[in-house]
Amino acid sequence: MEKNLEPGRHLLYMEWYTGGDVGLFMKMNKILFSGQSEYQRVDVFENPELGRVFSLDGITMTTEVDEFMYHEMLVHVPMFIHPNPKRVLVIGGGDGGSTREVLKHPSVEEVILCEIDPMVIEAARKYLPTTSVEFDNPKLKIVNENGAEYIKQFKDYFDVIIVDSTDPTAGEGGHLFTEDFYKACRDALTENGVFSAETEDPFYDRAWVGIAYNRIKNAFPVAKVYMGFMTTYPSGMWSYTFASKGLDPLKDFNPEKLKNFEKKDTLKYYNEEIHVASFALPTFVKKLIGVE
Ligand code: AAT
Repeated sequence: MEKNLEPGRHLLYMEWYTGGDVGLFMKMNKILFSGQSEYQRVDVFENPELGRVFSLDGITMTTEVDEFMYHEMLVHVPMFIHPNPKRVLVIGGGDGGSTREVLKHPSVEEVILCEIDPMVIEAARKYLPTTSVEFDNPKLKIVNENGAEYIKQFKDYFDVIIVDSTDPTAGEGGHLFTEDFYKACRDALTENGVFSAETEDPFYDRAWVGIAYNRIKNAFPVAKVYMGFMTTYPSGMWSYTFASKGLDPLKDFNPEKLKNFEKKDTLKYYNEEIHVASFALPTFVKKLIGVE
């Protein structure tokens, strides 16, 4: 790929952050896919620094180079809290990055990926091979349904539910930020069940972090916000919310399990120290979500 295109010799991608006063731009050296689905505009292009970039309605979902930060934090924090995760549901996440991380856990027997938009699955299969790498794994079933409806048929079934959703203000993501949806997730979990959801950035999307956390807290006995860096998401700092019917993300964390994790050398962000440290929140974030 040509690295230094001269001005005027490339196309420009611009993402406006919530509020519309600040944003992100990237050179588009090559457009690999552009399509309009029933739900959203789907694009995949190449950038010399970030590799393949996947965007929906002009909002960055993943880049090849930094997606590990987001997917590892969203997935391994809950997966390492459950003592023996066998059945896992990922809602959203049609690029496949979250299911790739889930399938690194040897106890997992069944994973359902519930992505609303078949065009995302097809684009990922063709143009995002590093995230969609497990799409043909026999343990994985892909369904194209609205996660907020699909979840309702399950009771006491999943060990882990991971919500890898688009922003609440974009596309169909809003369904995955309601209290009814979080309660349906709770009911679909087993007694030891654990949950994680992406809950936006505490800077440009500051209202949403508190809204999502408080709705999750109303649905689950245990709910805690944790954070990580995510370089191409707005503000670069990203929040996630862990929830469960009883297990605690710090007291029930066993670092030995992670030390002995067979796929440990594939992890580039998540480690024993990060698991613990990610629950330490900056003061302005504590204020935002209303905890001491
Ligand atoms: N894996 C990181 C990228 C994403 S993609 C989120 C996916 O959720 C999208 O492919 C979208 O089609 C899907 N989705 C949105 N709403 C629903 C729904 N109601 N049911 C099922 N799938 C849905 C996340 C990016 C994080 C935010 C970046 N700012």
